[in-house]
Amino acid sequence: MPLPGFVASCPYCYTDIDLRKASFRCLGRPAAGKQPCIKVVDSARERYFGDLNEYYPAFTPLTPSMLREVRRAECPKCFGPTGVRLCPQCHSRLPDGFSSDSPLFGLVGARSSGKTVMLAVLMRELATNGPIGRRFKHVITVYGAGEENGQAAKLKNLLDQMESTSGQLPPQTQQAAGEKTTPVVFEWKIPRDGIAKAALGDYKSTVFSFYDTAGEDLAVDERALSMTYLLATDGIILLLDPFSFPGNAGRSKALDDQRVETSPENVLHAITEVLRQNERVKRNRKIKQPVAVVISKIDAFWEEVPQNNPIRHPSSKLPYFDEEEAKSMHDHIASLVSHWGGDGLLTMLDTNYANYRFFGLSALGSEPNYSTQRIDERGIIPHRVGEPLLWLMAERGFIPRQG
Ligand SMILES: Nc1nc2c(ncn2[C@@H]2O[C@H](COP(=O)(O)OP(=O)(O)OP(=O)(O)O)[C@@H](O)[C@H]2O)c(=O)[nH]1
Ligand SMILES: [Mg+2]
Ligand SMILES: [Zn+2]
Ligand SMILES: [Zn+2]
Repeated sequence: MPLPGFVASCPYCYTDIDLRKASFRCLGRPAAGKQPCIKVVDSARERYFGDLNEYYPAFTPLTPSMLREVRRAECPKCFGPTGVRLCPQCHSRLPDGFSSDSPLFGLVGARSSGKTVMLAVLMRELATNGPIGRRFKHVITVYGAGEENGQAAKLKNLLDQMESTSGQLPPQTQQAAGEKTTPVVFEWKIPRDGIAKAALGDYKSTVFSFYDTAGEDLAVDERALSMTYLLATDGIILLLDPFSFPGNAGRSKALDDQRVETSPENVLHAITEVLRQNERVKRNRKIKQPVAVVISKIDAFWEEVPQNNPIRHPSSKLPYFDEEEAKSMHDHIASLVSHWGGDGLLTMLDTNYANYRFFGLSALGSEPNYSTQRIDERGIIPHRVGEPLLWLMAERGFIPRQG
């Protein structure tokens, strides 16, 4: 049995890794007098992600440490030193700040609920010099942005297209079975100072990752079962399309194939079934993972919400999570949900989840032209897009909260 404290889920393949037994990748810099290693296709990368790039060999040190994480190793072939840690399973490079308390977050929602747009915009918000980095004066980086077939690169492309003159919205995300992609992985660093810096290093850091699922995976119960990766998550962002509530039937201007047909209750039911498989959740207990229940596309409902309602207030610029504001937001969204005929959803959340919180956001900031799939010509003006993530981070004690 591995000791807790050394085990973490890989942010790419969700397998549990014992960090005392990490694998490494040779840097191709041999010790004096040794033959250099050569690059070859890595069968683990190929199997997991269809990645056919060539890499220097991966290896697992033969004598793992019992007491601490291994951070450096020597290539058994060329004796060159390396500090490039890999997941032993999928051979993805582990970020430096990756440790046993790095959280995995899941992003789920029915087809067309707005997941891809939100994730692409969130990436922009989290970027160095983006509003969230500035608000907290922290350094947030997207990991593996240079990898061609990684999720980060794909989202970056989609974002560029939305921001270009064509203003084109992303196409529907393909189902996981067809094409293998990696999740988008972020590393968030908080500078330390004083004694803590001397004792623990320059940064406190956490790594978190999001996987952009195809909404169809959720439509049928059986398919939702393929989302067992949710069991490994430390928090979930559940996106619900406001147009899919019974009270808003017929209001959507979206084209037929862009409409969310699964009701919020069915979506929640499918996810609850998956999470209930977790051995840690007894039948008669509530699910413990924090769940941010997020109403997307809130811009389309501005006229229903008075100007002074907190739903319309922009995110705070202060460097902490404002608990009082968040609670008031929760209550206001809950009453909107109830007004839209979502009382069943509220009951289902209360009976199954120990810790859930409502959010309302708009990734685009205004309604796109649904038939041409173009965003409004004023561009992307995100509204409260970072809040669900900030709540999950505050729940973990990573960022401060107040109020
Ligand atoms: N009004 C409004 N519409 C949005 C917003 N974000 C997304 N949409 C609309 O919702 C559609 C679907 O968004 P996506 O992000 O592709 O949805 P998805 O959940 O990734 O969908 P799948 O990949 O098919 O599961 C977009 O084409 C837009 O028409 C928003 O912030 N406001
Ligand atoms: Mg998508
Ligand atoms: Zn892995
Ligand atoms: Zn080597």
